[in-house]
Amino acid sequence: MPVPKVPSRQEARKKADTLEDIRQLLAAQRPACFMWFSRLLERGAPFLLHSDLVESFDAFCDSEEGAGLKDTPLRKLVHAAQEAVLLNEQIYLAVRTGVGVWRYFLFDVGEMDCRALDAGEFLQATERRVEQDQAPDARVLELDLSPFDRGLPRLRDPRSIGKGVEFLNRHLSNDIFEDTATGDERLFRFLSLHQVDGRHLMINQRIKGVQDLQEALSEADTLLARQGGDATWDTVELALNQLGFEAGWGRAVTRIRETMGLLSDILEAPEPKALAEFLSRLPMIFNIVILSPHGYFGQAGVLGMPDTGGQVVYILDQVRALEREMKRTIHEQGLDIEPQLLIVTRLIPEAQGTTCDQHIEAVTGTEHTHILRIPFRTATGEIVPHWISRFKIWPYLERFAAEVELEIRAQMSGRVDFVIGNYSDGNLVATLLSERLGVTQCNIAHALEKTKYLHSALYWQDHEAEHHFSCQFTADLIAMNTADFIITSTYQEVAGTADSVGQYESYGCFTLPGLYRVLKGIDVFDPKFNIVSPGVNEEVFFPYSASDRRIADIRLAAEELVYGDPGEAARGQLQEREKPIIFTMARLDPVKNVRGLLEWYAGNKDLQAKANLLIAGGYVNPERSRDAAERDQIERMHRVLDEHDLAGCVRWVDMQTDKNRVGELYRLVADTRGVFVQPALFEAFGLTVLEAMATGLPTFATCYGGPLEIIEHGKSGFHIDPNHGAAVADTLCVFFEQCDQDSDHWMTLSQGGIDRVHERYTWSLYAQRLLTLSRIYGFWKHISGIRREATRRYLEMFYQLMYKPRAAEVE
Ligand code: UDP
Ligand code: LCN
Repeated sequence: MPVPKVPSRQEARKKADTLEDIRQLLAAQRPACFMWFSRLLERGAPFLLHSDLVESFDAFCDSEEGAGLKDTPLRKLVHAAQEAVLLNEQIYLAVRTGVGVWRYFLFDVGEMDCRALDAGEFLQATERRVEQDQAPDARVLELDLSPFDRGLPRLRDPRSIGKGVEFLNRHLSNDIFEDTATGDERLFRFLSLHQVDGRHLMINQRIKGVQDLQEALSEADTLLARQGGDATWDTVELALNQLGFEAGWGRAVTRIRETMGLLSDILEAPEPKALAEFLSRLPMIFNIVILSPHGYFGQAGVLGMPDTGGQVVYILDQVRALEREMKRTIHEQGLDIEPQLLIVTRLIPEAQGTTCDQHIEAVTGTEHTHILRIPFRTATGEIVPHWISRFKIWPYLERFAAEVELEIRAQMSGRVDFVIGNYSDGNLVATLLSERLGVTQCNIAHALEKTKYLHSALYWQDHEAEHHFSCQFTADLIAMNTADFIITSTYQEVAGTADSVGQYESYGCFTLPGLYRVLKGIDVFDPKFNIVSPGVNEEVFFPYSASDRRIADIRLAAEELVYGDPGEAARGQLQEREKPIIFTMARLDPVKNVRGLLEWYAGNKDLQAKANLLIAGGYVNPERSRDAAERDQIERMHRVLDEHDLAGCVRWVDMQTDKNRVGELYRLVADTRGVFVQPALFEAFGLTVLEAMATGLPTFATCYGGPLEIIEHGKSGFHIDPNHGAAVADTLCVFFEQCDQDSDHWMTLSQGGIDRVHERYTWSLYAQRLLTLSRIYGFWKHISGIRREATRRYLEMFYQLMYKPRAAEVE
């Protein structure tokens, strides 16, 4: 049985105060409390969500019987509650008292009492509600990573979440340099290991210890002071070699002195900032492997295909930025080594006209980056010829990882410095590989499926046939906990907002009834989280007003797409070209809710009078789609169009696979003084939102997920609530009216979006930060390796005993 965690004194006091306040209220307002609890129980629902609880409580408080509960501690508790379990005469509440902080309570309606629970008790009640026959005292497999946390630093302030590296540096440098001599010794050992192709970098064997190093640094400084700042490494190489130094300190003397100065300062009096700056200059990363197995990974003709969207765009832009930045820093540090980047994906023999059947493909716009494709194989070793949905790839990943390992060892001459996983499958492969290769692992989730679907964990069995969440969530837990660091595009991806649960936070404590229970799956206060937001390709997504950059042919092609004869690949023909356009573009995944936008538009005649609607996504002809969920959306959209008279004001075109034309499409809509709408029920980040903003198209995007953070409401766009479509349609009407009355209104929003992207979302900032993180976490991994080993071992067991058998069942 798990050892209960001892709460801190302050935590315990707060808990006791809340409980005491609630108990007093139960006594003072007994009839009112009883009545509200009874109303909840009478609903007969097994679970209630935050919105159900709040609506019911507030409505009750507005009634005569409930007036006494207004402004009481119960109101506070209910407003912070995320979920309720109703079991017999009992109401269990999971309450989020702050970002990442959870408490659990049980209201016994018969006894009219309340008591605090621990997470395990709450999950147990949840399981009993789903699995009615589970015995109350049944022992269930529990996953709990908290024992491995002991001694590891944790953030405290929610505002610091996502700024892990700064915290880690402060904390660990104090820790290792607590005894300066030991810290210096470890740093020295780390530097002495530094090699590339068997050649020492930074220091050679002449320097035998910390004292030698300090003396050599001092002598080097005297020597370098006599040189001009611009003199290059070759001019001083011989002299520095004799002192024990090798290349890697800098190309020019100024930089060499600065880097050596930083190290001298650290050895003299360690200071976290100097250590971070020094580590960020270390030439440690030359060969990077980026894993993205699912979907169609290619450079052309793949976007909009099933499981193929922003992740592909992200990675292709990412590698270009990383290669550029690696070349710059390697050069600046005085080395002439060429970086190598490999994007590893699956090879699909039946490639549907794409390049996904090619083993290796050079990435355009780069010199040293390739896509490497390895096929999936069946248990008996045959190559799987066709595309497989991301929900069903689990049985293939282990074998895939083993083949990838052999290939990348060959391609990169045995040296890999850094592995980046993408999405649940890529992150799991990154785990398997980084363990084998002993290198730093970074995870990028892109979109965690868990928060996309209501009760995806609780009712996992209902989802299993289609989604196999038992595999995916298990893989996620393993990969999140083995990663040396995780980068996210936004803060809310980690920790949500004051009112909503973060995507990673949702993995903290949950249950898959009948399978296992997670008491501590991930902690959002873990310093492994860092926010590093992506950017947009500025060559493609530039402002509509940059007329000289717009290519006439592409513009004509975009115009033809919007206004031309519909043919096979479009439906509808816009009649009034002078009207502004409302544009949306997305994969036709139900979560994207493109159909929702069409319905809102269909339901609002005023909006139809003011603006046309342009949709790009899926296939207008459902027979061309090979994805069941997509086909269903296509058919439903046709039904909406059949039922309403929209042929002259709605244009729906197939998904767009040419990115230059996509860039021009946004700009063409901006020319009409139109808008972009992103109506998703949930959007993990939302690259289309950035793209639209970058081209100067005022953007209205879902308030659920990344866009909440990308857009500052009213300044660089607007948030919309996809659950209130009629209100969204009204908001759009009001916007167009305002634009009619004030010609600057559209321009202000347009410029606001452009400015926001330039300030916050650029690939060069991204690459600098990611490479810095890889060096710093690489260093800390080396220094504190032993502590992670225990976690690895625990998770390996979970992988073998839970993940593998589940994956083997996927068909
Ligand atoms: N996209 C495209 N053609 C389409 C649909 C989407 O080129 O028909 C591109 C879009 O420009 C963006 C990406 O696919 O770059 C979608 O990324 P986003 O993050 O918005 O959503 P995801 O598909 O990753 O969920
Ligand atoms: C996946 C998603 O669903 C999007 O929200 C992201 O923008 C994209 O990946 C890139 O990270």
